[in-house]
Amino acid sequence: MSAHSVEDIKRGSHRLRGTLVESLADQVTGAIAEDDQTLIKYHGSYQQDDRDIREERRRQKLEPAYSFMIRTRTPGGVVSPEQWLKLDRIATTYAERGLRITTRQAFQFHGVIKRELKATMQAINAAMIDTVAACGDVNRNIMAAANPHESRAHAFVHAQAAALSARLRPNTRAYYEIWLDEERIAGSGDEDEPIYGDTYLPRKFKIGFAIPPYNDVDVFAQDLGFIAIIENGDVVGYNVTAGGGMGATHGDPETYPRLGSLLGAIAPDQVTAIAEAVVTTQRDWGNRAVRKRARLKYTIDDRGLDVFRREVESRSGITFAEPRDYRFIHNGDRFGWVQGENGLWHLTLRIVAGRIWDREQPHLTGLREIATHLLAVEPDATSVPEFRMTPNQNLVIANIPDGERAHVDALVAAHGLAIHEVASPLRQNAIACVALPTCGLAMAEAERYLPDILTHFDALLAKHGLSDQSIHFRISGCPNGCSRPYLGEVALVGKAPGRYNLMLGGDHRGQRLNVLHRENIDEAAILAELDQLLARYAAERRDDEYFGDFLVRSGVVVARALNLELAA
Ligand code: SRM
Ligand code: SF4
Repeated sequence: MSAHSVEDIKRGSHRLRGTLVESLADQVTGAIAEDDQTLIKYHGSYQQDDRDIREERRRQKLEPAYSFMIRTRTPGGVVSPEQWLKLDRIATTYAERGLRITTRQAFQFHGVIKRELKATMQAINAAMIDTVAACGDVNRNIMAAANPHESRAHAFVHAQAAALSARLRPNTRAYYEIWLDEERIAGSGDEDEPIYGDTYLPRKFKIGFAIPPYNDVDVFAQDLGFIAIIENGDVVGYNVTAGGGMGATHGDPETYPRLGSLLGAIAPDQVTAIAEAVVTTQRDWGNRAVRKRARLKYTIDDRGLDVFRREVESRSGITFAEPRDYRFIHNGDRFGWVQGENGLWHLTLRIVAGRIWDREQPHLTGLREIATHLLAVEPDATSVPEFRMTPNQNLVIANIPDGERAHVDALVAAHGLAIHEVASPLRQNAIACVALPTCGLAMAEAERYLPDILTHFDALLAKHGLSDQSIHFRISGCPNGCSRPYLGEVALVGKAPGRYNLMLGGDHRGQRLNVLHRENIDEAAILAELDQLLARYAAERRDDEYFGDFLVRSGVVVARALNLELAA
């Protein structure tokens, strides 16, 4: 670990440049200098090593098998067919594990070696996509409701998300100089960062836009959330939430997941001012001494919600209006075709744990063929075909004219992409974080274990006659919560290899946190516990009662103190 604190590294980095150029040129190692490992995150990349062979390489006295993960900044998760083809080419040329859709509607590439990092970044840029601020103590990829069914509202919300993403992007030219060979000019390393200042934010910062009744973006898990208020198909304002977050540390009560709190309502043209006020308040008030307590959720709990709200009002010059009523019905995706208000069609495909590669089935090839076909589709007057990643790691093929549906369906079927037609509701909704072998923080498997644990879980559901129940299941390899596990009706949070904390009692709408039910248990114990609970659920549930709601009503778990503003 670096001898320097993250705050020192940021301050001394000449606006995120550090010694990245020198690190990339050093051919002796596949790694980069320690402080640069912090800085490269702000450029959208992480140094990792293959944990499957870490021990073996240590025994052989070799350095770990270093490689880099790269994450895109794709607000609302939208890319064109042309961009898809370029990203596909990058995945097959430079990366090892295909294209990975993240829980924040971005792409990740894994396994890019240092020698090819710059070429990969350039190729991403050539697809008109960048990776600036995809990681690091800055505003991250902004999420927006994925399924463009209510076409007008979606287009509007997506445009706001994209504009805000551009507004909150750091000003530094470091990315262009390091990766794209832009010439250094006077002032390089000293760019004005009016929003971030010299040390950027105390910690990562996340924003999401939801369109009720769907909460696919899990708006209450965001540092800052915008819940669209829609009248006659138009967005007339937003309810604003602040202070959501998932990350926690095992055994440390000072850290915890938290649902965002409602601040009040605003008009659509007040989004930027409110976001800037929230971000700069967190910049100035966030805890820079203790990184584990540096997220906005702790700032709000430490200072008090009313004090925080007043500060945001004073910085923005906007007084929040009374929150408006809203209702979410669920936080998953709607699979298959839906027709938008604009008459075009949208197909949501299930992508297991967001990983698209040609393994059991030729999924990467299939989507390449679909993208190639869509390039040739005559554009509609209102919208062109596009790919939209969902916050649940799935994929929407959007804006398809009626006459093209059959062809898309044929390509979907030919490449085994119609998982949503055969998978159980449990499988369709499950989310897994990446975890092993790439994530340096993983304590247990998640993505790789998902298919197996779901097979066991499905068998239990069948045993109790519950196969058609849609239970929201999420698994994370550690308590950082990248799959937003604390919102699952059933969730596993990794503790050690093969051992998990079993969390129970979230709802279907992303409005209730689950609770720790059993700590540090193995697969046999997890399944025994679920078997017993599902037996009770089958016997005692009320009509249409979701599993998470049943667990709370029947007292199996005591719901965490609900944020009362949200409970209504
Ligand atoms: Fe995450 C760190 C993967 C969404 C909370 N996350 C990491 C790292 C970079 C590990 C690391 O720091 O070394 C993981 C890289 C794994 C790999 O090999 O690819 C990682 N996080 C992911 C992704 C790819 C999970 C996925 O399976 O899709 C998601 C990428 C999102 C994106 O496109 O930007 C991802 N991470 C999340 C979410 C969900 C969300 O944002 O809606 C959370 C919980 C929400 C939150 O932030 O509170 C999340 N990730 C964390 C944390 C805990 C933060 C905290 O407050 O304590 C860490 C660890 C950290 O920051 O120190 C972390
Ligand atoms: Fe890694 Fe933990 Fe995030 Fe999973 S939850 S990707 S194990 S940091």
